[in-house]
Amino acid sequence: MAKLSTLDTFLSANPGKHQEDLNDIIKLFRAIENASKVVHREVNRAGLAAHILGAAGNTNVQGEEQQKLDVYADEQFIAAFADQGVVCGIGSEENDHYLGADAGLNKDASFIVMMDPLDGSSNIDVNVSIGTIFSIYKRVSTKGQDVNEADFLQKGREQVAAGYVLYGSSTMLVYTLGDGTHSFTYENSLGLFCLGMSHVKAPKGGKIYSINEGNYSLCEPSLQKYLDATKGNNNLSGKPMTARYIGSLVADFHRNLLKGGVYLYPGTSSAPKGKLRLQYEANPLAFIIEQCGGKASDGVIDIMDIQPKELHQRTPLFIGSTDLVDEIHSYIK
Ligand code: P6P
Repeated sequence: MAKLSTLDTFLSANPGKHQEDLNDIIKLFRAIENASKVVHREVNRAGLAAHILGAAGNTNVQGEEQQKLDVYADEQFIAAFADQGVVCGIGSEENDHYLGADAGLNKDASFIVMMDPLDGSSNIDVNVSIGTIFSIYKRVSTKGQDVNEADFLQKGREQVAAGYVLYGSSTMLVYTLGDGTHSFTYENSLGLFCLGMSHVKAPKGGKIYSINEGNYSLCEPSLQKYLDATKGNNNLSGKPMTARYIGSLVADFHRNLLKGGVYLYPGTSSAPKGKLRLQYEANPLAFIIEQCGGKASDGVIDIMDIQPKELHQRTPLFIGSTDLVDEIHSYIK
């Protein structure tokens, strides 16, 4: 019987380049673990509530006002980070402005977090997998003072850690500290995330492509040519590719990571920068995929080389197996 490796023990044994900050890193991941467990419970209950209890006028069995799950998740992660005392700032999709000391964060702490607390939450009431995405940096502002904008405009290359939690048929935490990508599965009976796979590697190629084909007419002609090629033999796989699109970035990304594939959310004539956010969707997944031997670009440069100009800025995203991303570049560059 293989020995169970929990998140704490694995982090302690695999600090990567962060031995000196290991205590803080462990606390950061304890916050992520604690908040993920609460969100896991609510996500698994909300499906029930939406279909059965939600009909009782949008209140739950305790008569509590049902919160939108993404707001609920945002509050849980903010509280969990504040509780561990190792975060001085948080940028979140759910908050227009970044949070600092006023939100109960520790201005003497060294780390900032950017996150999408619950991505794809519109899928929850149809029982489709959704996810949390997080990105962790060292602060660049002076310790002891409140955070400032520069802390949240660092390039993805500066990330200390990144990862996601996938609330699917099982709840999984996948992260990197820059020394490989590792996945943990939540074991309900133990209340622990246990190691599933260490040093995950992405297949170089694959036959899966993930895009909202409804946007076809809005895409650049060069990308339309690529999309046409996916349906015939004139692509790397030499036969029609497989279209898989869940509408939850974390779920599409995770499947493509394990099976080989590419996810595309391009800029369009109506949204030139696309839909996805650079700082808490594209950059953390780009860190993960590069650690797995894959690639992530905006169609021109690597995602992690983009200089952010604002916290919520959007970016086109092409991410997955290296050969498949390169194939797209051969059309659009
Ligand atoms: P569309 C969910 O809203 C999300 O941010 C990602 O999780 C998902 O991949 C994408 O948007 C879906 O967008 O425009 O295809 O519905």
